[in-house]
Amino acid sequence: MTAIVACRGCGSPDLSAFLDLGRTPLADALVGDDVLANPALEERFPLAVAFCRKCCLVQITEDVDPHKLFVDNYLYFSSFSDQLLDHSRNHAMNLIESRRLSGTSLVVELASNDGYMLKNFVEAGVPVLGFDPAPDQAEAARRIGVPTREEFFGLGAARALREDGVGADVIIANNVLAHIPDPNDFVAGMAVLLDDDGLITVENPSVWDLVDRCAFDTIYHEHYFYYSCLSVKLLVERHGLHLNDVEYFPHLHGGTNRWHIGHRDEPTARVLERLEAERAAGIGEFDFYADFASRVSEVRSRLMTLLTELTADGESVAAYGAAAKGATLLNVVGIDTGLVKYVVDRNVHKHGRHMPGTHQPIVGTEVLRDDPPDVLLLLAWNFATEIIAQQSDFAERGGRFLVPIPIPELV
Ligand code: JHZ
Repeated sequence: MTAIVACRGCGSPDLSAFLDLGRTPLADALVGDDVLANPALEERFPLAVAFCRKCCLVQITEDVDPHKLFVDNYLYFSSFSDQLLDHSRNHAMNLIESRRLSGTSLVVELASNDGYMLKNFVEAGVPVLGFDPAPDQAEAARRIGVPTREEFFGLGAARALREDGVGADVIIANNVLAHIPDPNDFVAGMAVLLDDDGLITVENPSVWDLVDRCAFDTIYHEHYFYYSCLSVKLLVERHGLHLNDVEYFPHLHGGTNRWHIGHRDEPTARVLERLEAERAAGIGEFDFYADFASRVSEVRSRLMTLLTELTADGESVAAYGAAAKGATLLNVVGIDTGLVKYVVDRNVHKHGRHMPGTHQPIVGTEVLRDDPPDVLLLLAWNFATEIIAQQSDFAERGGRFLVPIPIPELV
Protein backbone atom coordinates (compact mmCIF):
# COMPACT_ATOMS: atom_id res chain seq x y z
CA MET A 1 0.00 0.00 0.00
CA THR A 2 1.04 3.59 -0.54
CA ALA A 3 0.03 6.20 2.03
CA ILE A 4 -1.21 9.40 0.40
CA VAL A 5 0.46 12.59 1.63
CA ALA A 6 -0.73 14.92 -1.13
CA CYS A 7 -4.00 15.16 -3.03
CA ARG A 8 -3.93 12.85 -6.04
CA GLY A 9 -5.86 15.49 -7.99
CA CYS A 10 -4.10 18.82 -7.40
CA GLY A 11 -1.04 17.78 -5.38
CA SER A 12 -1.92 19.91 -2.34
CA PRO A 13 -0.75 18.54 1.05
CA ASP A 14 -3.85 20.10 2.63
CA LEU A 15 -5.77 16.85 3.14
CA SER A 16 -8.13 16.48 6.11
CA ALA A 17 -9.23 12.97 7.06
CA PHE A 18 -12.86 12.67 8.19
CA LEU A 19 -13.67 8.95 8.39
CA ASP A 20 -11.70 5.90 9.45
CA LEU A 21 -13.31 2.53 8.75
CA GLY A 22 -10.41 0.53 10.16
CA ARG A 23 -8.68 -2.29 8.27
CA THR A 24 -10.89 -4.14 5.82
CA PRO A 25 -10.28 -6.90 3.27
CA LEU A 26 -10.56 -6.03 -0.43
CA ALA A 27 -14.26 -5.77 -1.20
CA ASP A 28 -14.24 -7.94 -4.31
CA ALA A 29 -11.62 -10.43 -3.11
CA LEU A 30 -14.16 -13.18 -2.59
CA VAL A 31 -12.76 -15.94 -0.47
CA GLY A 32 -12.01 -19.48 -1.67
CA ASP A 33 -11.25 -22.69 0.20
CA ASP A 34 -7.57 -21.78 0.68
CA VAL A 35 -8.43 -18.75 2.85
CA LEU A 36 -11.21 -20.57 4.69
CA ALA A 37 -8.69 -23.23 5.66
CA ASN A 38 -6.09 -20.62 6.59
CA PRO A 39 -7.70 -17.23 7.41
CA ALA A 40 -4.25 -15.70 8.04
CA LEU A 41 -3.86 -15.63 4.24
CA GLU A 42 -6.55 -12.97 3.95
CA GLU A 43 -5.08 -9.50 3.69
CA ARG A 44 -6.63 -6.39 5.26
CA PHE A 45 -5.83 -2.81 4.38
CA PRO A 46 -6.50 0.51 6.13
CA LEU A 47 -9.60 2.29 4.82
CA ALA A 48 -9.93 5.98 5.64
CA VAL A 49 -11.23 8.99 3.72
CA ALA A 50 -9.95 12.55 3.40
CA PHE A 51 -11.06 15.85 1.86
CA CYS A 52 -8.68 18.06 -0.11
CA ARG A 53 -9.14 21.62 1.08
CA LYS A 54 -7.74 22.98 -2.18
CA CYS A 55 -9.64 21.13 -4.94
CA CYS A 56 -12.36 19.49 -2.75
CA LEU A 57 -11.59 16.01 -4.08
CA VAL A 58 -12.64 13.34 -1.58
CA GLN A 59 -10.27 10.38 -1.57
CA ILE A 60 -9.07 7.40 0.40
CA THR A 61 -5.79 7.85 2.17
CA GLU A 62 -3.90 4.73 1.08
CA ASP A 63 -3.64 3.08 -2.31
CA VAL A 64 -3.89 -0.61 -3.11
CA ASP A 65 -2.24 -1.63 -6.39
CA PRO A 66 -5.00 -1.59 -9.07
CA HIS A 67 -3.70 -4.87 -10.49
CA LYS A 68 -4.54 -6.56 -7.21
CA LEU A 69 -8.02 -5.01 -7.30
CA PHE A 70 -9.12 -5.39 -10.91
CA VAL A 71 -7.05 -8.22 -12.35
CA ASP A 72 -6.40 -10.66 -9.50
CA ASN A 73 -9.67 -10.23 -7.58
CA TYR A 74 -12.56 -9.00 -9.70
CA LEU A 75 -15.74 -10.94 -10.31
CA TYR A 76 -18.08 -7.99 -10.90
CA PHE A 77 -20.00 -8.43 -14.16
CA SER A 78 -22.16 -5.46 -15.12
CA SER A 79 -24.78 -7.55 -16.92
CA PHE A 80 -26.50 -8.96 -13.82
CA SER A 81 -28.73 -5.94 -13.22
CA ASP A 82 -31.69 -5.32 -15.52
CA GLN A 83 -31.86 -1.71 -14.29
CA LEU A 84 -28.25 -1.08 -15.27
CA LEU A 85 -28.76 -2.76 -18.66
CA ASP A 86 -31.79 -0.56 -19.39
CA HIS A 87 -29.98 2.55 -18.21
CA SER A 88 -26.99 1.74 -20.44
CA ARG A 89 -29.11 0.95 -23.47
CA ASN A 90 -30.99 4.26 -23.14
CA HIS A 91 -27.70 6.09 -22.92
CA ALA A 92 -26.34 4.33 -26.03
CA MET A 93 -29.51 5.02 -28.05
CA ASN A 94 -29.50 8.69 -27.05
CA LEU A 95 -25.85 9.03 -28.04
CA ILE A 96 -26.40 7.35 -31.41
CA GLU A 97 -29.18 9.82 -32.14
CA SER A 98 -27.80 13.01 -30.64
CA ARG A 99 -24.25 12.53 -31.98
CA ARG A 100 -25.45 11.06 -35.30
CA LEU A 101 -23.16 8.07 -34.88
CA SER A 102 -22.70 5.81 -37.88
CA GLY A 103 -20.44 3.15 -39.36
CA THR A 104 -17.61 5.68 -39.63
CA SER A 105 -17.74 6.79 -35.98
CA LEU A 106 -15.83 5.35 -33.04
CA VAL A 107 -17.14 4.91 -29.50
CA VAL A 108 -14.53 4.03 -26.88
CA GLU A 109 -15.57 2.78 -23.47
CA LEU A 110 -13.12 2.74 -20.58
CA ALA A 111 -13.86 -0.08 -18.12
CA SER A 112 -16.15 -1.75 -20.64
CA ASN A 113 -16.55 -4.81 -18.39
CA ASP A 114 -18.48 -7.64 -20.10
CA GLY A 115 -19.64 -5.48 -23.02
CA TYR A 116 -22.96 -4.57 -21.31
CA MET A 117 -22.86 -1.07 -22.85
CA LEU A 118 -20.88 -1.34 -26.09
CA LYS A 119 -22.99 -4.22 -27.38
CA ASN A 120 -25.76 -1.67 -28.02
CA PHE A 121 -23.53 0.25 -30.43
CA VAL A 122 -22.31 -2.96 -32.09
CA GLU A 123 -25.94 -3.95 -32.75
CA ALA A 124 -26.51 -0.53 -34.34
CA GLY A 125 -23.45 -0.90 -36.61
CA VAL A 126 -21.34 1.71 -34.79
CA PRO A 127 -17.65 0.71 -34.37
CA VAL A 128 -16.46 0.42 -30.78
CA LEU A 129 -13.37 -0.24 -28.73
CA GLY A 130 -13.44 -1.32 -25.09
CA PHE A 131 -10.70 -1.14 -22.48
CA ASP A 132 -10.85 -3.38 -19.44
CA PRO A 133 -8.01 -5.00 -17.51
CA ALA A 134 -10.23 -7.67 -15.88
CA PRO A 135 -9.51 -10.86 -17.88
CA ASP A 136 -12.81 -12.74 -17.49
CA GLN A 137 -14.92 -9.68 -18.24
CA ALA A 138 -12.81 -8.73 -21.30
CA GLU A 139 -13.15 -12.29 -22.59
CA ALA A 140 -16.94 -12.24 -22.03
CA ALA A 141 -17.14 -8.98 -24.02
CA ARG A 142 -15.10 -10.35 -26.91
CA ARG A 143 -17.34 -13.43 -27.00
CA ILE A 144 -20.36 -11.19 -27.73
CA GLY A 145 -18.51 -9.30 -30.45
CA VAL A 146 -17.21 -6.30 -28.49
CA PRO A 147 -13.52 -5.69 -29.35
CA THR A 148 -11.77 -5.20 -26.02
CA ARG A 149 -8.23 -4.35 -25.03
CA GLU A 150 -7.36 -6.12 -21.83
CA GLU A 151 -5.44 -3.28 -20.25
CA PHE A 152 -5.69 -0.21 -18.06
CA PHE A 153 -6.35 3.03 -19.94
CA GLY A 154 -4.18 6.10 -19.52
CA LEU A 155 -2.15 8.70 -21.39
CA GLY A 156 0.22 6.06 -22.82
CA ALA A 157 -2.60 4.02 -24.35
CA ALA A 158 -4.26 7.16 -25.76
CA ARG A 159 -1.04 8.38 -27.40
CA ALA A 160 -0.43 4.95 -28.95
CA LEU A 161 -3.93 5.00 -30.46
CA ARG A 162 -3.40 8.53 -31.78
CA GLU A 163 -0.14 7.46 -33.42
CA ASP A 164 -2.16 4.77 -35.20
CA GLY A 165 -4.52 7.48 -36.43
CA VAL A 166 -7.34 6.55 -34.05
CA GLY A 167 -9.54 9.21 -32.44
CA ALA A 168 -12.86 8.87 -30.61
CA ASP A 169 -16.16 10.59 -31.36
CA VAL A 170 -17.50 9.48 -28.01
CA ILE A 171 -15.70 8.25 -24.89
CA ILE A 172 -17.78 6.62 -22.17
CA ALA A 173 -16.30 6.14 -18.71
CA ASN A 174 -18.82 4.71 -16.26
CA ASN A 175 -17.75 3.93 -12.71
CA VAL A 176 -14.07 4.11 -13.53
CA LEU A 177 -12.88 7.66 -12.81
CA ALA A 178 -13.06 6.69 -9.15
CA HIS A 179 -11.22 3.44 -9.76
CA ILE A 180 -7.82 4.62 -10.93
CA PRO A 181 -5.14 5.92 -8.59
CA ASP A 182 -3.95 8.63 -11.00
CA PRO A 183 -6.97 10.54 -12.33
CA ASN A 184 -4.73 13.11 -14.06
CA ASP A 185 -3.15 10.46 -16.27
CA PHE A 186 -6.60 9.06 -17.07
CA VAL A 187 -8.19 12.42 -17.94
CA ALA A 188 -5.11 13.50 -19.91
CA GLY A 189 -5.53 10.26 -21.91
CA MET A 190 -9.18 11.05 -22.61
CA ALA A 191 -8.23 14.57 -23.77
CA VAL A 192 -5.70 13.13 -26.25
CA LEU A 193 -8.05 10.47 -27.60
CA LEU A 194 -11.15 12.67 -27.98
CA ASP A 195 -11.69 14.27 -31.39
CA ASP A 196 -12.12 18.06 -31.47
CA ASP A 197 -15.91 18.00 -31.49
CA GLY A 198 -16.23 14.74 -29.56
CA LEU A 199 -18.07 14.06 -26.30
CA ILE A 200 -16.95 12.33 -23.12
CA THR A 201 -19.59 11.07 -20.70
CA VAL A 202 -18.50 10.02 -17.24
CA GLU A 203 -20.77 8.44 -14.63
CA ASN A 204 -20.01 8.09 -10.99
CA PRO A 205 -21.93 8.04 -7.73
CA SER A 206 -22.23 11.53 -6.28
CA VAL A 207 -20.39 12.32 -3.06
CA TRP A 208 -23.30 14.58 -2.09
CA ASP A 209 -25.60 11.54 -2.03
CA LEU A 210 -22.98 9.42 -0.34
CA VAL A 211 -22.84 11.83 2.59
CA ASP A 212 -26.57 12.67 2.61
CA ARG A 213 -27.65 9.02 2.49
CA CYS A 214 -24.87 7.89 4.79
CA ALA A 215 -23.76 5.34 2.17
CA PHE A 216 -20.48 4.61 3.92
CA ASP A 217 -20.55 1.07 2.52
CA THR A 218 -19.75 2.43 -0.95
CA ILE A 219 -16.33 3.31 0.42
CA TYR A 220 -13.80 0.59 -0.37
CA HIS A 221 -10.33 0.31 -1.82
CA GLU A 222 -11.53 0.11 -5.44
CA HIS A 223 -12.95 3.60 -5.00
CA TYR A 224 -9.95 5.86 -4.65
CA PHE A 225 -12.21 8.95 -5.17
CA TYR A 226 -15.73 10.27 -4.40
CA TYR A 227 -16.67 12.99 -6.86
CA SER A 228 -18.78 16.13 -6.95
CA CYS A 229 -19.44 18.35 -9.98
CA LEU A 230 -17.09 20.84 -8.35
CA SER A 231 -14.17 18.42 -8.12
CA VAL A 232 -14.76 17.00 -11.61
CA LYS A 233 -14.76 20.51 -13.10
CA LEU A 234 -11.37 21.30 -11.57
CA LEU A 235 -9.97 17.92 -12.60
CA VAL A 236 -10.95 18.13 -16.27
CA GLU A 237 -9.99 21.79 -16.64
CA ARG A 238 -6.47 20.86 -15.57
CA HIS A 239 -6.29 18.95 -18.87
CA GLY A 240 -7.85 21.56 -21.15
CA LEU A 241 -11.30 19.94 -21.05
CA HIS A 242 -14.59 21.49 -19.93
CA LEU A 243 -17.52 20.27 -17.87
CA ASN A 244 -20.48 21.17 -20.07
CA ASP A 245 -23.48 19.35 -18.67
CA VAL A 246 -24.63 17.02 -15.94
CA GLU A 247 -27.49 14.56 -15.72
CA TYR A 248 -28.54 13.14 -12.39
CA PHE A 249 -29.94 9.66 -11.73
CA PRO A 250 -31.14 9.51 -8.12
CA HIS A 251 -31.87 5.77 -8.22
CA LEU A 252 -28.67 4.50 -9.82
CA HIS A 253 -26.03 3.27 -7.35
CA GLY A 254 -27.54 5.46 -4.66
CA GLY A 255 -27.38 8.68 -6.75
CA THR A 256 -25.25 8.98 -9.86
CA ASN A 257 -24.07 11.96 -11.88
CA ARG A 258 -23.39 11.71 -15.60
CA TRP A 259 -21.00 14.47 -16.61
CA HIS A 260 -20.67 15.66 -20.22
CA ILE A 261 -17.16 16.82 -21.01
CA GLY A 262 -15.58 18.17 -24.19
CA HIS A 263 -12.82 20.31 -25.65
CA ARG A 264 -15.12 23.33 -26.04
CA ASP A 265 -16.31 25.49 -23.18
CA GLU A 266 -20.09 25.50 -23.59
CA PRO A 267 -21.76 24.89 -20.21
CA THR A 268 -25.51 24.38 -20.05
CA ALA A 269 -27.68 26.25 -17.58
CA ARG A 270 -28.25 22.87 -15.90
CA VAL A 271 -24.60 22.30 -15.04
CA LEU A 272 -24.15 25.89 -13.85
CA GLU A 273 -27.15 25.47 -11.56
CA ARG A 274 -25.86 22.18 -10.21
CA LEU A 275 -22.43 23.67 -9.49
CA GLU A 276 -24.13 26.52 -7.67
CA ALA A 277 -26.31 24.09 -5.71
CA GLU A 278 -23.21 22.14 -4.64
CA ARG A 279 -21.50 25.35 -3.52
CA ALA A 280 -24.60 26.38 -1.58
CA ALA A 281 -24.79 22.96 0.10
CA GLY A 282 -21.15 23.29 1.15
CA ILE A 283 -19.81 20.31 -0.84
CA GLY A 284 -16.61 22.27 -1.43
CA GLU A 285 -16.03 22.88 2.29
CA PHE A 286 -14.70 20.53 4.98
CA ASP A 287 -17.64 21.27 7.33
CA PHE A 288 -19.95 19.30 5.04
CA TYR A 289 -18.03 16.12 5.94
CA ALA A 290 -17.24 16.91 9.57
CA ASP A 291 -20.08 14.96 11.25
CA PHE A 292 -20.14 12.09 8.76
CA ALA A 293 -18.17 9.72 11.01
CA SER A 294 -20.64 10.10 13.89
CA ARG A 295 -23.60 9.51 11.53
CA VAL A 296 -21.89 6.35 10.27
CA SER A 297 -21.44 5.14 13.86
CA GLU A 298 -25.16 5.61 14.44
CA VAL A 299 -26.09 3.48 11.40
CA ARG A 300 -23.58 0.82 12.40
CA SER A 301 -24.95 0.48 15.90
CA ARG A 302 -28.61 0.54 14.78
CA LEU A 303 -27.97 -2.22 12.27
CA MET A 304 -26.10 -4.32 14.80
CA THR A 305 -28.90 -3.88 17.35
CA LEU A 306 -31.56 -4.89 14.82
CA LEU A 307 -29.67 -7.99 13.71
CA THR A 308 -28.91 -9.03 17.27
CA GLU A 309 -32.58 -8.63 18.25
CA LEU A 310 -33.79 -10.61 15.23
CA THR A 311 -31.37 -13.42 16.00
CA ALA A 312 -32.33 -13.42 19.69
CA ASP A 313 -35.99 -13.75 18.59
CA GLY A 314 -35.07 -16.89 16.64
CA GLU A 315 -35.44 -15.27 13.19
CA SER A 316 -33.02 -16.47 10.53
CA VAL A 317 -31.29 -13.79 8.46
CA ALA A 318 -29.54 -14.12 5.09
CA ALA A 319 -28.36 -11.38 2.74
CA TYR A 320 -29.02 -10.48 -0.88
CA GLY A 321 -26.18 -9.28 -3.14
CA ALA A 322 -22.53 -10.24 -2.78
CA ALA A 323 -21.78 -6.64 -3.72
CA ALA A 324 -18.50 -4.89 -3.03
CA LYS A 325 -20.42 -2.48 -0.82
CA GLY A 326 -21.78 -5.53 1.02
CA ALA A 327 -18.25 -6.48 1.98
CA THR A 328 -17.67 -3.03 3.53
CA LEU A 329 -20.98 -3.17 5.37
CA LEU A 330 -20.46 -6.66 6.81
CA ASN A 331 -16.90 -5.96 7.89
CA VAL A 332 -17.32 -2.46 9.25
CA VAL A 333 -20.45 -3.35 11.22
CA GLY A 334 -18.96 -6.73 12.23
CA ILE A 335 -21.73 -8.99 10.92
CA ASP A 336 -20.49 -12.55 11.19
CA THR A 337 -22.08 -15.86 10.14
CA GLY A 338 -23.88 -16.03 13.50
CA LEU A 339 -25.96 -13.01 12.45
CA VAL A 340 -26.19 -13.47 8.68
CA LYS A 341 -25.85 -17.06 7.50
CA TYR A 342 -25.28 -16.77 3.76
CA VAL A 343 -25.52 -14.36 0.82
CA VAL A 344 -27.46 -14.96 -2.38
CA ASP A 345 -26.48 -13.46 -5.72
CA ARG A 346 -27.45 -13.92 -9.38
CA ASN A 347 -23.84 -13.66 -10.53
CA VAL A 348 -22.84 -17.30 -11.07
CA HIS A 349 -19.15 -16.33 -11.04
CA LYS A 350 -19.49 -15.55 -7.31
CA HIS A 351 -21.16 -18.83 -6.31
CA GLY A 352 -19.05 -21.20 -4.23
CA ARG A 353 -16.97 -18.31 -2.86
CA HIS A 354 -17.37 -16.54 0.49
CA MET A 355 -17.70 -12.89 1.49
CA PRO A 356 -14.37 -11.21 2.28
CA GLY A 357 -13.57 -11.07 5.98
CA THR A 358 -16.88 -12.34 7.31
CA HIS A 359 -16.93 -15.52 5.18
CA GLN A 360 -20.66 -16.03 4.56
CA PRO A 361 -21.01 -18.51 1.65
CA ILE A 362 -22.36 -17.06 -1.62
CA VAL A 363 -25.12 -19.13 -3.20
CA GLY A 364 -27.70 -18.88 -5.98
CA THR A 365 -31.07 -17.18 -5.46
CA GLU A 366 -32.93 -20.53 -5.76
CA VAL A 367 -32.12 -21.03 -2.04
CA LEU A 368 -34.72 -18.34 -1.29
CA ARG A 369 -37.37 -20.51 -2.92
CA ASP A 370 -36.25 -23.85 -1.49
CA ASP A 371 -35.31 -22.86 2.06
CA PRO A 372 -36.07 -19.17 2.67
CA PRO A 373 -34.77 -17.23 5.69
CA ASP A 374 -37.14 -14.99 7.68
CA VAL A 375 -35.30 -11.80 6.80
CA LEU A 376 -33.14 -10.75 3.85
CA LEU A 377 -30.57 -8.05 4.48
CA LEU A 378 -30.29 -6.11 1.20
CA LEU A 379 -26.57 -5.57 0.77
CA ALA A 380 -27.32 -4.40 -2.78
CA TRP A 381 -29.78 -1.80 -1.41
CA ASN A 382 -29.14 0.35 -4.51
CA PHE A 383 -31.20 -2.23 -6.43
CA ALA A 384 -33.87 -2.57 -3.71
CA THR A 385 -36.79 -1.90 -6.07
CA GLU A 386 -35.57 -4.41 -8.66
CA ILE A 387 -34.75 -7.10 -6.10
CA ILE A 388 -37.93 -6.70 -4.03
CA ALA A 389 -40.01 -6.98 -7.23
CA GLN A 390 -38.08 -10.13 -8.26
CA GLN A 391 -38.55 -11.66 -4.80
CA SER A 392 -42.30 -11.12 -4.50
CA ASP A 393 -42.77 -14.86 -3.70
CA PHE A 394 -40.39 -14.52 -0.76
CA ALA A 395 -42.41 -11.57 0.56
CA GLU A 396 -45.74 -13.33 -0.02
CA ARG A 397 -44.54 -16.20 2.14
CA GLY A 398 -43.91 -13.76 4.98
CA GLY A 399 -40.26 -12.92 4.29
CA ARG A 400 -39.11 -9.41 5.20
CA PHE A 401 -36.38 -7.20 3.77
CA LEU A 402 -33.91 -5.30 5.91
CA VAL A 403 -32.68 -2.23 4.02
CA PRO A 404 -29.50 -0.98 5.75
CA ILE A 405 -29.00 2.44 4.12
CA PRO A 406 -29.70 5.31 4.82
CA ILE A 407 -31.26 4.13 8.13
CA PRO A 408 -31.60 0.40 8.77
CA GLU A 409 -35.27 -0.53 8.48
CA LEU A 410 -37.42 -3.62 7.97
CA VAL A 411 -39.84 -3.39 5.05
P1 JHZ B 1 -23.69 -3.68 -7.20
C1 JHZ B 1 -20.25 -2.18 -8.29
O1 JHZ B 1 -20.19 -2.22 -6.88
C2 JHZ B 1 -18.89 -2.42 -8.84
P2 JHZ B 1 -21.04 -3.28 -6.05
C3 JHZ B 1 -18.01 -1.25 -8.88
N1 JHZ B 1 -17.02 -1.31 -7.83
C4 JHZ B 1 -18.67 0.08 -8.71
O2 JHZ B 1 -18.01 1.05 -8.79
C5 JHZ B 1 -20.08 0.18 -8.34
O3 JHZ B 1 -20.80 -0.97 -8.72
C6 JHZ B 1 -20.74 1.43 -8.81
C7 JHZ B 1 -26.14 -8.83 -7.63
N2 JHZ B 1 -27.52 -8.73 -8.10
O4 JHZ B 1 -23.81 -3.55 -8.65
C8 JHZ B 1 -25.11 -8.50 -8.66
C9 JHZ B 1 -28.31 -9.84 -8.01
O5 JHZ B 1 -27.86 -10.92 -7.60
O6 JHZ B 1 -24.68 -2.98 -6.36
C10 JHZ B 1 -23.96 -7.99 -7.80
O7 JHZ B 1 -23.15 -9.07 -7.37
N3 JHZ B 1 -29.60 -9.74 -8.42
C11 JHZ B 1 -17.36 -1.26 -10.21
O8 JHZ B 1 -20.45 -4.64 -6.22
C12 JHZ B 1 -24.67 -7.36 -6.62
O9 JHZ B 1 -25.95 -7.94 -6.55
C13 JHZ B 1 -30.14 -8.58 -8.88
O10 JHZ B 1 -31.31 -8.55 -9.21
O11 JHZ B 1 -21.20 -2.77 -4.67
C14 JHZ B 1 -24.88 -5.89 -6.82
O12 JHZ B 1 -23.69 -5.23 -6.81
C15 JHZ B 1 -29.30 -7.44 -8.93
C16 JHZ B 1 -29.85 -6.14 -9.43
C17 JHZ B 1 -27.99 -7.54 -8.53
O13 JHZ B 1 -22.38 -3.11 -6.82
